[in-house]
Amino acid sequence: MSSGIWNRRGFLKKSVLGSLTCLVGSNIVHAASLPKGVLPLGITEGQLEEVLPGKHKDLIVLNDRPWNVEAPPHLLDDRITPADKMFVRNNGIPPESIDLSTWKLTIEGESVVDSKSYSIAELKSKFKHYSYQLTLECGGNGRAGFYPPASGNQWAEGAVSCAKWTGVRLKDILNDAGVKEDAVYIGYYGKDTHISGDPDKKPISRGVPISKAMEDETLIAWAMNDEDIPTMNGYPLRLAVGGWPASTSGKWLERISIRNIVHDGPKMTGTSYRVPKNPVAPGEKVAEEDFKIIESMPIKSLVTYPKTGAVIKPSQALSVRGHAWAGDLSVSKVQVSIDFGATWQVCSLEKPVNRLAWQHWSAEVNFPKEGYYEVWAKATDSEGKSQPMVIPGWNPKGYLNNSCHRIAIKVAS
Ligand SMILES: Nc1nc2c(c(=O)[nH]1)N[C@H]1C(S)=C(S)[C@@H](COP(=O)(O)O)O[C@H]1N2
Ligand SMILES: [Mo]
Repeated sequence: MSSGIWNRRGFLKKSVLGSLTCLVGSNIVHAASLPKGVLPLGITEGQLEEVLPGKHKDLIVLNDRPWNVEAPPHLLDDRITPADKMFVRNNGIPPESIDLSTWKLTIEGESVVDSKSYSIAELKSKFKHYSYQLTLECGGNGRAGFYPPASGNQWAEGAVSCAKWTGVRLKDILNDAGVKEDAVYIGYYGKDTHISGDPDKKPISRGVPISKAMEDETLIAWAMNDEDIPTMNGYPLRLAVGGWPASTSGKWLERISIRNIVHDGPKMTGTSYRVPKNPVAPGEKVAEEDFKIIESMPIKSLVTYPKTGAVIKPSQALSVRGHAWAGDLSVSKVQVSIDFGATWQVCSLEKPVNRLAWQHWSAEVNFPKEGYYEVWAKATDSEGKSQPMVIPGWNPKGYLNNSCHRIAIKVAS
């Protein structure tokens, strides 16, 4: 199995060139020598499935090398996020060739009792299988809302998913290898390669404290929605850690290190996936020692129906719906407002199918007269914290924007 659109030498694969030529309707002159990352302009817009097989044509491309692709909120309307609508956040280049029969997962590190390797067949045959729907949201989802702007992919709302993951519990594998008393963290390593091409560099290697690693719902998964994991989302094996920044859910998983220190792999240190310990003014410089690692994600919600910009008839009640999630916590309330937060209507809210899965909410909304409206959704978590209506705590890398999602509605006869 091969993935990605670039060949080993860094040029577009022949198969991809073929589809690009079809799309453009003419030969691309010198296409074979297009430099890395360069796609003829306009190609990816609405035509994504040609270059990212299995992904929906209306996903939004933020970057094509590495691929960073998000869903517009209305595409996230499904209760279980389907493969084609799941965002892709790659930090490096996915593995080119994947051989299921030789793929191994190795457990090692300072705090392992017995370093061990497992084939996928062994994982499947030796350990009990579990399935959970898990909310995976990129720590940088919503970054586009910050001002002054934060560098990095300008995610709007759609770097979040809640698919059904199937595999073994990470804790069962860790216990099988043996966890020493002094273990504090785990760190993952995937088979993707660094964007520079340097084989000694890893694009990302993050992790979670042992306590999160040992939770029932933390999985080493080989299936998503009862099928193989999509190539871009980590085939053939990935960590699935619900409720925490999705960067902790290592894709193309090959190795887990049980650490006796806080894991210090690429993107664990410095300012990556870290926020200031204390609130800072927008634009303020923050010393590196004043950052802390993001753990459980904050309360958030999306309006997934209708699509923003919908036009309805005057006397027509509007059904609105979406999902809400709260990191390690659950959601206790969702409200909507059609008057910019002046008054709020309580929505009906379902329980999650399991811990760490998003919850569905819905409401019937009536508009008093014709005109332009916004529907705002605001969720509250089980500890009483709600989403802010404006952009929350500015931070240098633009993480954790959980402000209310808004859609526009026009009432016209
Ligand atoms: N090996 C590996 N794992 C990874 C990444 C990566 O680039 N390489 N990206 C991380 C980040 S930052 C996020 S938000 C999620 C995205 O998961 P998805 O692409 O399946 O939606 O995967 C995480 N796991
Ligand atoms: Mo991320």
